[in-house]
Amino acid sequence: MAIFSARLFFFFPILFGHGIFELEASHHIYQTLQNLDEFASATSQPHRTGYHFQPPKNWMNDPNGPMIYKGIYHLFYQYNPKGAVWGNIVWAHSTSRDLVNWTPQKVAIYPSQPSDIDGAWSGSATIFPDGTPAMLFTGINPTGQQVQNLAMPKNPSDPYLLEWVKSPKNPVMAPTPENQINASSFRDPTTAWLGADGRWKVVIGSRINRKGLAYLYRSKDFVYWIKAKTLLHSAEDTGMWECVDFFPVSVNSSVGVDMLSILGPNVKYVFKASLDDTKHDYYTVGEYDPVKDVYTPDEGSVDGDSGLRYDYGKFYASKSFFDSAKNRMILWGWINESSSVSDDIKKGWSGIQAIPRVIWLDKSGKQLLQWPIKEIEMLRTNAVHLPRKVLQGGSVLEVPRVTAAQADVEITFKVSHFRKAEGLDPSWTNPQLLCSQKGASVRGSLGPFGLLVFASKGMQEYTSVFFRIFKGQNKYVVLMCSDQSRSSLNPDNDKTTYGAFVDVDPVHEHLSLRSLIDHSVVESFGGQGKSCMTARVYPILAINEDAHLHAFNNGSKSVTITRLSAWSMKKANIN
Ligand code: DQQ
Repeated sequence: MAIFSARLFFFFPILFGHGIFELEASHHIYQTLQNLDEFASATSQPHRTGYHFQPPKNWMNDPNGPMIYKGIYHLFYQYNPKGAVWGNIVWAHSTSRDLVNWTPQKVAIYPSQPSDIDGAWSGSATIFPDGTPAMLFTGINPTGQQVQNLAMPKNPSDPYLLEWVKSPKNPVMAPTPENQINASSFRDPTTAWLGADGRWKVVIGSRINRKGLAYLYRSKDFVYWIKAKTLLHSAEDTGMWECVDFFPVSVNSSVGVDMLSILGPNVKYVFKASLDDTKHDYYTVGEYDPVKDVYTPDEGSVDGDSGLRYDYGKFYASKSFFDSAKNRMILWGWINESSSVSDDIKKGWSGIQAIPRVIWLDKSGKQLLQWPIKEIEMLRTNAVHLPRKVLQGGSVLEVPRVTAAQADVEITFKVSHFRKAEGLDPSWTNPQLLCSQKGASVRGSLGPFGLLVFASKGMQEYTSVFFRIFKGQNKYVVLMCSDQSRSSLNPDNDKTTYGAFVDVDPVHEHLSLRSLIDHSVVESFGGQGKSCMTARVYPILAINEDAHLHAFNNGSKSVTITRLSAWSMKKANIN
C-alpha cells in the first residue's frame, strides 16, 4: 500500500464551469488573422500534445477522407497553411503505417478550379470494387456556393497517393434553381456505397431553415450524379447537418462492415450528423431500406442534441472508415480548442485530432461502443499497477511514478452501499447540467469518485473526471462528468463542464474509466466505451513534470478500486 500516498481530501472550492464562450459557426472569418503565419517555437510549448495528431503549426479542423490504401493509412485534414484561425482551407495530408506515427505529405487538394477556388472543404473517400480510391469533397465557387467535386489519384500505384487530379466535370453536384438546394448549406459528401441496382449512392448534409437534411444522390459512373426525390433522412429543429456519416455495423460482433457490403446480412445502420448549431456529433442506430434509399432510426433512437453523441465533450466533424487490414471501423474526430483566439494566435496553432477509436454496436443494439485503437498502447511505458484498495469518502490517492501530463490510465471501481444512493429527481434529465450543478466539489454519497488529472501540487488546478450514482425509478443511474471549472488559473478558457449518463448497471458491473491524458487534452471513456468525453484544458501550474494524477472519492461512502493501471506515454512521431 505504500505506493498510494493517501491524504485527506482537499477541499474543492465550489466553482461551476458554465460555458463562458459563445459557440462560433465553423466558418467564422477572422479576415485580418487568417494569414498570420508567425508563432512561438511550438516544441517548447507545454500544451502541445505528445501523441495526438496535429500539424507542426497553424489551424486544423475536420478529418477528411481517412482510408487505408496498399497498407498505408491516410489522413487528410482541413488546414489553413497561413495561420492559426480558420481560413484559406486546403486538404493537408499525412500517412502512417500504424495510425500512431505520422509522416507529413504535401497538400493533397487545394483550390485550383472554379468549383473550389474559394476553399476545398470536407469530404470522404470511397474505395471502388477494384481497390481504387476516389475523393468527393465540397468546393466553394466564386459566387460562394457550396458544390461537390471529384478528385482521383494521379498514380494509383503510389501507396502514398501524393498527387490528386480533379475531374474536368466538376462540380459533379451543385445547387440549381430547379433542385432548390440552399447553396450556403450543401456540403460534406459521405463515403459512397454501391446499390444492388448497380448505382452509387452518396449523401450530402443540408438544411431548410432549422430542419436538418441528408440529400441522397445516385450515379452510374461516379461522375454524373442525380438527386433522388426522397431524402435519406431528415429531422426537424436540428439545424445544419455538417459532415454526415452513414455506415453499417454488425449486430452480433465487433468486426467492422465494409461499405461495399452495406447490404449484407446481420447489419444495422448508423447515421451521424455534426450539428453546426451546438458543435455536437450525434448519431442514431436504425434501418436502411435499400430500395427506397431511406434510413429510419429505431424507436427510442432520438435525432438531435438530446440523442446519443459520440462524445459528450469536444469532438466534432468526425468521420469513420473501414480498416480492411484489421476488419474494424475506425472513427476520427476533430477536437477544437477551448482557448481564446488570441491565445491560439500566440501559440501559433489550433486543433488536434482525437486518438482514432474503434467503433462497434453494443450487444443491446441501441448504442455504439468506442475504444482507442490498440496500436496506441505501443506508446505505453513504465507501467504502474496498484493493488485493490478501498477509497474512503473524502480521500485522494496519488498515482506515483507516472508522467502525469502524458499518460494513459485505466481505473475500475466496485460500488456498494447502494441504499445510501442519492435519489434522482425525475426533472434531472440533462446530464451536462447535472454535472455542472454537482461538480467534483459537491459531496454526494455514492460519488463523486474518479480521477483528478493535470493536478498541481497544491491543487490550485485540476480537471476531474468522475462518476456519481443515483437511485432512479427502477434502477441505479450512473452519471459521468468531466469538470473543467478548476482546470487552469488562466481565466480565458472555456471551462464548460460535460456530462452524460452511462448505461451500466453498477450493482452487477464494475464501473470503469479510461483517460488518455496529453498536455492539453483528456479523452475519457466510461463504462468500457459506452460514454466518452473529451476536454481541452490549459493548466499553468500543472504542466509537464509538475502535473500530478490522483484517484479521488468525494462521496461520503467508500468505493473500492479493483484495478488501477497507469502508463507514462512515449511521444509519437507526428509530422
Ligand atoms: N468544416 C468544413 C466544412 C464542414 C465544417 C470547412 C465542419 O466542410 O461543414 O472547413 O467543421
